[in-house]
Amino acid sequence: MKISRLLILFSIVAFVVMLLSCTQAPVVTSTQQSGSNLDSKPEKKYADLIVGYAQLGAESEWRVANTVSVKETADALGIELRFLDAQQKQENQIEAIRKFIIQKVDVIGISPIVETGWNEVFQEAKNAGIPIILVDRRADVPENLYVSYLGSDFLEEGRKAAQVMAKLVNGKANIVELVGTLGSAPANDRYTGFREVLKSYPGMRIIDSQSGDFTRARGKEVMADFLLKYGKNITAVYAHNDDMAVGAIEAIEEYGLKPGVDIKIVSVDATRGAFEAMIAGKLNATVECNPLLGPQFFDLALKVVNGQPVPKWVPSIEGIFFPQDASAILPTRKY
Ligand code: GYE
Repeated sequence: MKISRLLILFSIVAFVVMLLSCTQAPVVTSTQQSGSNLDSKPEKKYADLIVGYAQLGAESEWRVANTVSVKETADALGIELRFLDAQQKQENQIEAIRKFIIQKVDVIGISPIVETGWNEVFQEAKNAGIPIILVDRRADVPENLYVSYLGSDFLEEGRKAAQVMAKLVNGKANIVELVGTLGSAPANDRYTGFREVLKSYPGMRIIDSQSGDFTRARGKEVMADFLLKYGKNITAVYAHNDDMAVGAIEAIEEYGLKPGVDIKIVSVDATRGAFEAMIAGKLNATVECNPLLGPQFFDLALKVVNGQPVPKWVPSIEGIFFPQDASAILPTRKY
């Protein structure tokens, strides 16, 4: 008796499900069918997108190029971009995300200034159904709070800088390090990657390490302090970006030493400023970090909005540049 009742119930449920799927079928149009979305939403195009972008600031040549890339690409693709510059403050980035949530943008892009402190606001975006794409810098959050990270392998950049430095100084140096913004993903990883490689070079010592906040002005100040403290004992500088290296170059010249000769310098980014410094013989190498992320970012944004799968990490491809090639390469550099 019980079994037959269950069977009847099952048949009714099956019938209702069948009926529902039949009544829905005619609503699907041909354009909708061609889309990747099986829940029958029409596929969006670039010109349909409204994208919020929480940029962290304008601290370096790299960042300026990154911003230009995002804005120019949005313009070219006809995307409505809501761009906010947080002026180096995490609270401004958090506020920007909250604004974008109220405005119901389709996607939010953000370069998190530091790694930690994002869980709450990312969760708010998720609750509002707005996907977050991390651009350039990672955030230390559970993977379900963002859809993709587009950016460089900063650990590898740190390793490359150390390998290049080891060759330049024949495995023997007293290094001072200009660290990027404290707590940021590139500063954390460039710090760690460099030290990983240094383990194999006991003759290379880091005698001091301070943050220059990724700016030329702070890089110069911190280098001037290092010189006052250690003077000619310093034989090498590792700068987490080119702007700080250029600042350090000025400080070294003002101190009366020759940058690139008396003190070897390796930095990261490969901006035009670095190429000019290499041509002048004042910088010994720069490890590339690509800021031109606009096209890849909007490609990801469109895929995400249309429900297409995207990788959790899209790494950029990067090289290392030296003074002997700098003049030939400089005209081809876009940042
Ligand atoms: O290296 C530095 C900038 O996050 C990779 O930020 C970026 C870094 C870049 O200020 O110049």
